[in-house]
Amino acid sequence: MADVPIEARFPRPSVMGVINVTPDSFSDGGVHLDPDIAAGAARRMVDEGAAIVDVGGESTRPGSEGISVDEELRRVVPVLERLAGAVPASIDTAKPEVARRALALGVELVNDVTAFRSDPELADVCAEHDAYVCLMHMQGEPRTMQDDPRYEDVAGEVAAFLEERMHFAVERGVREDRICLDPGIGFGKTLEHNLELIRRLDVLLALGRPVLIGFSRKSSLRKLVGGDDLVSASIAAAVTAFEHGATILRVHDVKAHVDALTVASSLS
Ligand code: HH2
Repeated sequence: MADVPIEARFPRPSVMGVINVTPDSFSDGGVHLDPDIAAGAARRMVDEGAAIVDVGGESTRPGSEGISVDEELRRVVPVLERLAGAVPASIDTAKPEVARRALALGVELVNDVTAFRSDPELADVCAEHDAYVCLMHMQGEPRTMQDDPRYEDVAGEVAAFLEERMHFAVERGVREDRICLDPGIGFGKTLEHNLELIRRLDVLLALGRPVLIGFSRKSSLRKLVGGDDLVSASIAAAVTAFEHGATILRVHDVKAHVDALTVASSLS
């Protein structure tokens, strides 16, 4: 992998397109289960201006149960084989075996929503491959995380958690200049917590790492605007997050976000 710090590889703003190879993701479940369709959608996202596509085989929507390593490999490997070398990709996984296979197929970034808590060995795999890493905050676990999330000071607590996870990653050999941090919008958070995290993004930015935000199509947006078409709401959240300092925006509707962020960054 090229020896480039994550800030240089992903200039602000960069768009990460979402490819969920799952039957049950909350907004695009079932759409990309066929590997040819998934790979075609990923190529299109890059043509539309995505810097990278995030391939995931396990849904983390509220209430979801986990899947086995074999099932996760069965879903993501055929897609990554079709992208290898041609489309910049990240893998959304908490499993070392899945990350190892994905990195062997040319994946650049490991996106772990458990921030190396689910399986600490994932940190070693990332260190060995000198991979880029996204460490995300989650309160609780997907099955129960939306039951009654509580914080005294959501921005401070999320930043303290991510600082600790970053130290853990560095102790295990991951270079700090490979790491980006994510407050985990919707992962054990109410609407008000999610809004506060974007308003107070400065608290997270003080850790000195690029920040990734995934607000796209999340249920908090539906609480604000109602209905099923959340594209405009997602763009507003992404542009605001960018203006508050976010670097990477994880989105489903790539072209609309790339256009909006191009204009927003020209104006800033
Ligand atoms: N959100 C989801 C999944 N992975 N990774 C990061 N770093 N940040 C996020 O906000 C994030 C993430 C959930 O969204 P989605 O992939 O659309 O759904 P599902 O988990 O149901 O597959």
